[in-house]
Amino acid sequence: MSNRLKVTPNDLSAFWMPFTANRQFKQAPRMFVSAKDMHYTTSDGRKVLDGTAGLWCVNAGHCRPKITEAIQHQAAELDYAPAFQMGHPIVFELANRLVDIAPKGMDHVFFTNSGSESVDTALKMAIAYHRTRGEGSRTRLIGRERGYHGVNFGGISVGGIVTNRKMFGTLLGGVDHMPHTHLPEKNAFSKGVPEHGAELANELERIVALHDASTIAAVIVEPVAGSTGVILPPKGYLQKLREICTKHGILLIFDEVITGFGRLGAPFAADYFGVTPDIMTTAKGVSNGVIPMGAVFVKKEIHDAFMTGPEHMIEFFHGYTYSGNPIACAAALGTLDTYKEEGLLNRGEELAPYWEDALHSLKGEPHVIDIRNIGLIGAIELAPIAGQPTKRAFSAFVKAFERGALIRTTGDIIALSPPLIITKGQINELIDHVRDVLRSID
Ligand code: PXG
Ligand code: PLP
Repeated sequence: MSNRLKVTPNDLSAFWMPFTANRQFKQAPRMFVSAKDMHYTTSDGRKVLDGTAGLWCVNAGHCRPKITEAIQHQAAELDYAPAFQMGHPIVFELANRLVDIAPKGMDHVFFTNSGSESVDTALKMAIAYHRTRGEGSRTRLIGRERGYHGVNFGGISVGGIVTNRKMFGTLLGGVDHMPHTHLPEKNAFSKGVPEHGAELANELERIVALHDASTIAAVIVEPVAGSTGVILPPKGYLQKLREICTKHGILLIFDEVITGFGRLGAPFAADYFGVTPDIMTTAKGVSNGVIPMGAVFVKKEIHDAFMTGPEHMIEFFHGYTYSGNPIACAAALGTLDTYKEEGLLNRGEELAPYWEDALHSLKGEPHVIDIRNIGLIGAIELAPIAGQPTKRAFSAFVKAFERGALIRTTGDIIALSPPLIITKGQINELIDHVRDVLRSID
């Protein structure tokens, strides 16, 4: 064990931690100092089973050699190249490799550094696309209640999480929201996609009737909502959204930041559900979470609509200093190699039935009011403690960490999304940890 493992910084005040209860954390810090495959190691030398793939991103597991080596090699070869008006070979190679595994027709890729940036990129593309075609009146964006699309202004505007919105002023104008599809009274303890609720897609027709299609640029949804506690699309719901968008000339954006790269047992949720969007936002699993990277996939017609005007002119006034950063590209190529060699983009399909049975074995345990699953995603919804929402699930999170399992909680929901390399034995271990925790908390 290296010396590092025993050292915890003794002044924690300078770092303002993201999406964290800072004061509580700093009184009792939880620190990881290393990781390998399915496990983290804590600063006090304990192994913790990763039930969440980091933050839904480490799909191939931790410190995988192909990815580590690719980064090391690239860092010594070409560390950075300007992203604007200059190129370097592996960003083109990566775009081609991504298009090869993308749903048919999604032929072009725009690089970003995160899911939030992918979302804002996609929203800007949608509005600009209509304008380039002479439909400049199409500027409205439609999101959904309980949607999470990152934390930038575009993303929180179309997002539907009140805590992420209410502190930040008036946000983007011209945004409307469809209702969410969480219907526990009808669908509790459904296995896989629920039966009831496809008609909620018709709310989009109501919104179109209110504003007129000629004012609407795009609809953005997560095919499966992750952050707000794993909300599944009812059977037929996404197909209906697709039909309504097509009928009215509205672009459909799938935010696949969580569902992309094998999480559902297919490369993308678009493949899983057999519904192809016009634009697809990704991040996280594209580089196994190892180096920040995001990728926005677009249909050929959208890309081609921009490729007009004088050839010396920039076609899309958008991009980031680190779009297609060489080391991020190397990490992504190492990631895609690892996914391919180990069949990880489809591995969830064969494991999903086992995962489903293991999760639903928690029915009847204390506090459990619903269980949801799809691919290698699971959610266990707990009854909140009266007057103290989120407290019960947070206790479960801390207890699980102490026992040796990393779980994630949002509200009073436990969300699980292990690396796609998890074994059946490790699924049992994870679920047993959750069972013991549920029996031990108030
Ligand atoms: N869209 C979706 C659908 C996401 O899930 C983002 C955009 C933003 O990505 P970045 O890379 O900017 O964070 C996300 C991110 C959780 C959790 O525990 C979920 C996310 C991030 C962190 C934690 O549910 N999703
Ligand atoms: N702010 C300033 C002052 C900048 O110069 C830049 C980029 O040049 C940015 C923000 C945007 O940074 P990034 O391209 O990393 O998103």
